[in-house]
Amino acid sequence: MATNRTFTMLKPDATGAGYTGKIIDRIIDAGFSIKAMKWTQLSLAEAEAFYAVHSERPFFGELTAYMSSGPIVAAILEKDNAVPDFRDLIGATDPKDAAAGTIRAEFATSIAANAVHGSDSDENAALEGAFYFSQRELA
Ligand code: IDP
Ligand code: MG
Repeated sequence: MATNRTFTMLKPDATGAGYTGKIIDRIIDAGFSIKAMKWTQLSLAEAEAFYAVHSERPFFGELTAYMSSGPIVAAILEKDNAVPDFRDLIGATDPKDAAAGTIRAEFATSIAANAVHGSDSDENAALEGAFYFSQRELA
């Protein structure tokens, strides 16, 4: 069954460049409401656990080193059709391919440092949200 929640992380390139507020504004302007949010940092082991689904991909080492290199902002977002609508808002994985007006087109610097994560399914949104937030932390 479709849900109305998705999960996002603002990645270390975005937090490090001072884009946190601008990106959160974009997310709220697009109609998402924030149900939980935290500024935190992943250890390498935590990044490897979060991205375990990608462990066989050639970029796994680069991705997990990068994602544990600086602060991230994790959040659970709510909106009708949240997962696909948020993927539309952030744009393609590689910012060179991201449509004009998307968050990655505006703020990302490379295919690895692509500013923001967005869940790819309702199931993964629930799993990824639970990685960061307890039930008590959910609005
Ligand atoms: P997505 O974030 O658009 O869903 P995925 O294919 O799930 O893209 O990849 C997860 C993350 O891994 C990407 O957001 C990006 O940070 C990183 N990544 C994907 N492909 C590459 C690559 O070819 N080189 C380096 N990093 C990559
Ligand atoms: Mg993905």
